[in-house]
Amino acid sequence: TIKGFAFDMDGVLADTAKFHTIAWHQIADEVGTTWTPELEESLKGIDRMGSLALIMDAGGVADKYDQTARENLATKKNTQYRELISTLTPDDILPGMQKFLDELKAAGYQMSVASASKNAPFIIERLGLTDYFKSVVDPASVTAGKPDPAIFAAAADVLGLQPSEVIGIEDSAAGIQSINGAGETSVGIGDKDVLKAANINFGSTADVTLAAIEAAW
Ligand code: B16
Ligand code: MG
Repeated sequence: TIKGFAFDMDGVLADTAKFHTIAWHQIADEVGTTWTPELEESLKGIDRMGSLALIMDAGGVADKYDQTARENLATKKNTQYRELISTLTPDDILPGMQKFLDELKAAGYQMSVASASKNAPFIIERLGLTDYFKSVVDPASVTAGKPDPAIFAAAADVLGLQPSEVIGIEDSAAGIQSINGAGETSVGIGDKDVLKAANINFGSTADVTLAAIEAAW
């Protein structure tokens, strides 16, 4: 039996993917990497330094930047990203998700957040969603980021649940891999071709309801 839900944040709860894109696109321009839709998709769910490494690899410029230079670029990206997200309000909750959270809360499910973002607690607060979640997993506390199962395993753990009792919800291929690896049921939101490893697929957050998930599992 399912007793809890573990939520990804960027692209599932919060409409923040567009802000990550703005900030990373500028860094890509700076290091000389051509921005493509494929590169943009591949950064979803990948932590900050990992995303920067993917951008450098795509442009074949990895050997030009040492650790200090990388940290400077990552800080620059995050400074711009923080500026963009400082304006977030509950209006930036993705369509249907507030209603879905209310539905889950009323039905007695436990909820946690499994986001790769170090900015997650700030964003959840800005969206006014803090009280729905028993815990927001600190991505710095897990040994490896998505696609490793560690973060979704931790998201079940903080709820005191077995992985088999948890449904994980994600918009990234790396995140679906993490959920599946942790032994949870995976729900993918977005392009079905990108998220083909998910147990259940939805095209958009607006389609996600408890009834639709129950019908599929
Ligand atoms: P930060 P999620 C991920 O969040 C984003 O999808 C990814 O694009 C971003 O690089 C990562 O968080 C780290 O974010 O720089 O704020 O620590 O989708 O796992 O909620
Ligand atoms: Mg995401």
